[in-house]
Amino acid sequence: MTTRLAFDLGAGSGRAVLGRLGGSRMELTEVHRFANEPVQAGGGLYWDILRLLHELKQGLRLAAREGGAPPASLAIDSWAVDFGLLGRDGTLLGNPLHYRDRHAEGMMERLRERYGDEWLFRRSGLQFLPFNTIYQLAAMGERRSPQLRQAQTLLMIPDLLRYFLTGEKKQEFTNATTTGLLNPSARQWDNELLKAAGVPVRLFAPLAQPGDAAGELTAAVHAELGLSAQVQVLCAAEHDTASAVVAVPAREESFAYLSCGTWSLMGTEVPEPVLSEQALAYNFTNEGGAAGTWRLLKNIMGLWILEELRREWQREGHCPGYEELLAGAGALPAGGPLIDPDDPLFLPAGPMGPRIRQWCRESGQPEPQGYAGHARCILESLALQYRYVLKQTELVSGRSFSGLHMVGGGIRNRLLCQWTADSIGRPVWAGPAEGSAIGNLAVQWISAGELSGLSEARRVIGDSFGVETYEPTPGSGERMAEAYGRLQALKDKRKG
Ligand code: LRH
Repeated sequence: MTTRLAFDLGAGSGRAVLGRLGGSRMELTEVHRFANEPVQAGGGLYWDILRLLHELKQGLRLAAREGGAPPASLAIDSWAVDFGLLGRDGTLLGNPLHYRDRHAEGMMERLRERYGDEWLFRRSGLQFLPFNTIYQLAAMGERRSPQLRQAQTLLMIPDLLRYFLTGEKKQEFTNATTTGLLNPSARQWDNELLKAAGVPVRLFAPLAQPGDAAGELTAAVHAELGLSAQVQVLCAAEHDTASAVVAVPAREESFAYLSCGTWSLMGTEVPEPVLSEQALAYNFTNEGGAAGTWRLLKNIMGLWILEELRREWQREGHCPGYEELLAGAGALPAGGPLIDPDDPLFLPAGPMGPRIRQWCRESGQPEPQGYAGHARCILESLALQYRYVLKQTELVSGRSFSGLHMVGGGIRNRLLCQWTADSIGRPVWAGPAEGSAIGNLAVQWISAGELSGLSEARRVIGDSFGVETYEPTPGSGERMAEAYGRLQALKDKRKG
């Protein structure tokens, strides 16, 4: 039985999860959980990267204590698109900016105007999201950022934390595919895209793959933590969504998934990128997966809207508990106001209540009332958006799906799982909740030859953690069809 350690960093919290694999069973122990709170400073919104490094070290120390010895290996996964820049001497030149910061505002529009959607999509395979790395870097270039001028190396968040632990600079493939600077057909950085965005080529190096060895802890880290043995550091599928997809316990060859957390990422695993006109029209993305796979998917705003709203209520002094909130939302009558969760209005950080009410007012609906009314509005709208994107996933991939696999912390929201099944009119198979951490560990075991590949990993994950099935509620079809039609009409009116 080997123990391995996954660090899984989400936009709101991080965890260190110790995994044990014995025979065909995985067991998890969460040895450390910590907040990941961005910091507002001098008009910018930043990740507190050194605090995160500190928490990783705490996690490793606790893992060694829990396991009786240091884990055989560790790997890190995190949210995508954000990065740190290193100078010639290897020092970090500045705190990484948060993708919800506004520093790149307008940049995506300018590049789309200059190069055209078709050219950008065919070269990068990436959906148009205003915070993609390419736009962040182009914006830095435009404002003549001294940091960018000095930079020698770009490291994505997990690359950067791994570098602090090992001293080795390696850029990992799955996260690199979220930058908008990589050509999915060539599976390499794309010089034309770099040129178009005015990004220096010197920042990029050949890519490391999920499962690749990435060095050992530096002598300094090793001594600081007082570990009794060395720990091998590996690359996971370092984009958290790529790790989550590894953990989808699907037995079927082609399946639809929803990685449900701060973001909702819905799509299907494909052997090659899909760069069709339809994929472009629906704004789908092609992100790299483990074991040579591709993730054809779409970002949906996700539970972020509710999380941010709850933070606002907490600041105001009262926020109902999660269970109470969901019970209240579930008890309200159908036919309430709806929002388009993917409206850019909901992307930036800050008070959500006023924006939700604004959307409802502007679309001619009554405003949601009370805590439960707001929660219902968000969750029902999300479930309806899942129906919309699932249909697009089928059209873009040319596949049809008999149900939907949901993984990630969002599946703890049982109301959302049930409404999703009602909305799509098909079963939802929910589990595991710790998708990214489990996928991270699975890649480590595959790399060590202790699991033979993705299929075996998925079988073991299904057997070890179980899956809960949500069938559509009898009679919910009509209610959902009405709400779906109503929301589509509201969206069309707003766009038109
Ligand atoms: C989810 C996620 C998603 C990205 C976003 C920035 O955590 O990695 O896949 O688009 O964060």
